[in-house]
Amino acid sequence: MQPADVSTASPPPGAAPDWIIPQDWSRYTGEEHATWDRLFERQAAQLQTRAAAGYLRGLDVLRLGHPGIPDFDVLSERLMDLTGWRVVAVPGLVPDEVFFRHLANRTFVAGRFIRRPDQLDYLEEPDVFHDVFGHVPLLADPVYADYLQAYGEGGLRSLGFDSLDHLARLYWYTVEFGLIREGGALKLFGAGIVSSHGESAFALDDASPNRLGFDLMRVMRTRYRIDDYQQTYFVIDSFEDLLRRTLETDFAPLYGELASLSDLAPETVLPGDRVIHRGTQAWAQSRARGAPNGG
Ligand code: HBI
Ligand code: FE
Repeated sequence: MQPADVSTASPPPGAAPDWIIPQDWSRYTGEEHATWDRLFERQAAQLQTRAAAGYLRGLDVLRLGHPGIPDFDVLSERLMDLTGWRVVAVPGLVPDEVFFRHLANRTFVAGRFIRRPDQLDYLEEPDVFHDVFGHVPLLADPVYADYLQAYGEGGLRSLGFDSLDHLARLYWYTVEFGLIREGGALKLFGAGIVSSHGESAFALDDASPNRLGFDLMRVMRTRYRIDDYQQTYFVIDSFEDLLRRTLETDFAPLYGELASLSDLAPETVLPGDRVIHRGTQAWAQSRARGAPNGG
């Protein structure tokens, strides 16, 4: 997510012009490593039957398992051998242009702090668990690795087009909250889902959200929730298909078309949608009535 006031900021003191900071791995405390381990064990167990095969392969080949918060230099060496990506630390959200440029150069920017023990299930800013456990495993998959680079290149090209909101929705509904069909079953691959204990169950099992076949224009018109579980998840057929159908496309004409189309509310189901599951929206409705936990 990108608050507007970050978009033109310059890097804070101690950060390089490209916003990179040292991870300072040796400064993590025992308690911080223990927080990673708790989160890792809970999620790795939950995801065995739920996450996309490529994600689980990445967890394994990158040896992201415990003990402790990964050292980005060690992780980058493994990743570099597999797909040419590396992981670096940044002080939080970085401006869009900086973010896109790093992705276009196969550099994944990650938060280095870890959530406090009383925040295991919810936090606003991406921490090292979300960024590394959530995002990095799929960077070991060659096709996904190309997709994220292409997204960065598309982002750089979009800067002249006033269509960042549209492009951000593509990121949101794929990289952060995407589902994939594998062998007839739905699996998780979005980093925002796989790094969340609650949403890893909700996104696959709950009757509340819509699950719709992925369509590029449709996704780019659809607003999203930043404060709760998604009301709609989009399902891709494969990473090859996603790469081909999206970022090998020239976005410039799409942006023109999108400018004349209205945005869609997060819960919308259109007549032309490929409906895999039509959500009851019970969760969102009960939250709107003020129930604390879906009531
Ligand atoms: N910065 N550190 C960080 N992480 C992000 O995910 C991120 C960002 N800056 C901008 C940004 N995301 C958005 O541009 C995209 O999600 C569209
Ligand atoms: Fe993320």
